[in-house]
Amino acid sequence: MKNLNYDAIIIGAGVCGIYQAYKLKQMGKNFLLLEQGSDVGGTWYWNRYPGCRFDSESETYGYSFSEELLEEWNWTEHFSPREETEKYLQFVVEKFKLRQHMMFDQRLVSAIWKPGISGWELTTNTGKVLTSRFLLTAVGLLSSPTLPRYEGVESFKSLSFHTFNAPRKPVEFAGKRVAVIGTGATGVQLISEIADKVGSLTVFQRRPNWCAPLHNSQITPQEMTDIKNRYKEIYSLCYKTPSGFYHDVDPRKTFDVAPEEREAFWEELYASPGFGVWLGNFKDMLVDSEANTEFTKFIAKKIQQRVTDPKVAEKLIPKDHGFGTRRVPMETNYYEAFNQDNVQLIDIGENPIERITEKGIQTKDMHYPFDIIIYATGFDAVTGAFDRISIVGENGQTLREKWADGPQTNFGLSVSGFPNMLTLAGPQSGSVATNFPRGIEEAVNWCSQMLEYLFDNDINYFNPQLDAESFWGEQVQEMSERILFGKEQSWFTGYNSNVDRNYRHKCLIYAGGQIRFRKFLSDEMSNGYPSFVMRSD
Ligand code: NA7
Repeated sequence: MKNLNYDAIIIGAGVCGIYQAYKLKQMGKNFLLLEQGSDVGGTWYWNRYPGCRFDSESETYGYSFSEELLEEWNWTEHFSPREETEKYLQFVVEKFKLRQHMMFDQRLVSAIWKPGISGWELTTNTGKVLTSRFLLTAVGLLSSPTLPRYEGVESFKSLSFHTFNAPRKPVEFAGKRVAVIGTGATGVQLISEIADKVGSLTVFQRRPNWCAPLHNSQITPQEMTDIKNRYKEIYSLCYKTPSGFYHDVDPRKTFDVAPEEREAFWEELYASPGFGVWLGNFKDMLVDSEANTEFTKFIAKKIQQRVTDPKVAEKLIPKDHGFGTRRVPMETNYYEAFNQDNVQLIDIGENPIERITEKGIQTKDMHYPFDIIIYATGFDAVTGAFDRISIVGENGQTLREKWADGPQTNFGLSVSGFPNMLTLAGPQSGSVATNFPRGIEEAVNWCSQMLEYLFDNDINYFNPQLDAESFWGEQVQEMSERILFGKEQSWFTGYNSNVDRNYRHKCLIYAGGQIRFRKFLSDEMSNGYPSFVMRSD
């Protein structure tokens, strides 16, 4: 490791980066983790908006690698809130003594491939310059928030923030006139949580989403003991489903089941906790338009039943896509919030926002004064965090230039022309299209095995082949075309109206499921990494 500061540098201290740090420590390597926040947690460090929690069953979200950790940690809710997940990640970092390998408040500004040292030279915003043989990115899928491009966003004089950058101190909502723009998974959680805590709430909705009840509840100490006894079974179940959740599709097809039986099954799913209603539905629901339409009608009825004003219900019912063909926001009394007198829904299709003013929001019809404006307007997803770093590969091309028309990768884990770099949770990966930690553990395990192979064989250069990238691009495309999801505009398919892109409809993830993805990875490893050029200089 002549002339290099580190064997490996990891970027990002979220779920993925922490696990990679654990693996490198186990391997006894000289490594560093750089994090732009002031502490660990990634998603769970940043998103301090009220109501933030995951939609994974808590016991399926924790790391599975340490029995001791599983034994020591107690989840208190079936779908853990942000605060608890952040504490969990801090606990992991302390337990495995990873903090000493981490540097905080360090945003990576550039990473430049240096052939002379067969490694990367990294520069951070504080001016630190570090070199490393390998660069391991764990920069997050949803870590580059985007504000809407309305005139006057900067001019609002009172409190306004994007949900990702919500203030660290709890916001005082009592008696305040609050606006929320955006009704994706984030907006839905936020709106449900604050509706009864604010003076008034005005929701600006562009396109509604199909939401379903989360049915969260406390985990009793007895339940936690039972979970601990069943961890093996729990992880083996998650291992066998394409999504890494408990939920797997029902083997029956929608129209093979009698209407009353179908309805009873759907009622049961709607009343059950978590993503079952989306991922545990009839096997054709997410691939066949007619089957999808049938279930979509069922969900529309639910919205009509839950919202008292039929005109409001109509506005909350999506007309442009079927259930589950975009990310399903999971909710707790979301629809009921619109029955409250202090909550108003503005359809900005009918009444567009013209600009943000010093005192509020000017729409076509009127000016709304506010004390707080919250932007739940989403992210420059998946590729955004990479675009913000100047990553310069071996022929002087930046990664941003290479991906100008959409990402090109080998398994979503490496990029041709960018040697010695592993994108642990990168675009086109199968690991990011699952219950996140389940996919992440697999990707990090695979990358760590490859790193071990490189270290053991004194290989100081690897680069994926261009034709391997073409092959993987075809796989990503094929899987995306198989499902209705791939045809809709959402962040998974590269859509964000607030970002200029050359590509508008490119699936940014491998949607073939973790079982197929795992097979590609294990074949690659057992065949001696045929899709890479490797050498010892
Ligand atoms: P999403 O799912 O991208 O949702 C963003 C929302 O903001 C969505 O309703 C957008 O409407 C709306 N939006 C975006 N820009 C504007 C403008 N300019 N004007 C009005 N409304 C706008 O992001 P989330 O943060 O909710 O969720 C991201 C993921 O985080 C989620 O899937 C979970 O996995 C966790 P649109 O639909 O574009 O019309």
